[in-house]
Amino acid sequence: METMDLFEPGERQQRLGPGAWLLHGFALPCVPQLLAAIAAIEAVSPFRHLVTPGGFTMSVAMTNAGELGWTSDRRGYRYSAIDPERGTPWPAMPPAFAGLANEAAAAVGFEGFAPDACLVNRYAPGARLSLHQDRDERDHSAPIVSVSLGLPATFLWGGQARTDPTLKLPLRHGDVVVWGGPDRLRFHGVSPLKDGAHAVLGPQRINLTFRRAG
Ligand code: MD3
Ligand code: FE
Repeated sequence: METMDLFEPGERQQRLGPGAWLLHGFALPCVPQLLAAIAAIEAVSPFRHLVTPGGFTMSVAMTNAGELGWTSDRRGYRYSAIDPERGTPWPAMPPAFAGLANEAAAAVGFEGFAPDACLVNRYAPGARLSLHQDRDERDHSAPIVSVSLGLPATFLWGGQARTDPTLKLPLRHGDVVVWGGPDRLRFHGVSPLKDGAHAVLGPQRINLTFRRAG
């Protein structure tokens, strides 16, 4: 079966590289469940602005769900089983999160993706994520799945070196991207979020990033 056959009319998948696929609108059918799950997560582990080892406060607000959560402070970046703000485990991975990530990965050939970490990023207008690699995970053979909700963003897709040229890619409400194989360690970032108000989420963008971290 052709992979395109897996998509409803109006959905499209776009190959961005040897291991990277953009699944337009793949998350749209489960947006209500995702938003309910995000509300439950932030009621337990609220969004917070982390400080980088260099002492900068990040403009993106973050929280986590799952066995492990990504966090940062003056001592470094790390995955932790404990929310350092609360001293207790992160909220469990919601079934709607794990199911969506697993289905998106399988749709492009990564069968059996079982994320143990979901980083939840919240962007207000002006918030940005500077160019970086995701390399704090133990096993780089598992893909990363990202889900975009709310205001559109310009994603910056670089190469294997920080100085490689970047491609600008719009990511919209409901888009899912799967990054694996040779594209897993590419540099990437997000341009400052433009002002606006999304019909469902209001003046913000939320991005879910699913990883196999431990
Ligand atoms: C490409 N988040 O949390 S998601 C991050 O929109 C992060 O919040 C961005 O980068 C956001 O680390 C981008 C898309 C993404 C995530 C991981 C990747 C793209 C990636 C890892 C390798 C290559
Ligand atoms: Fe990243």
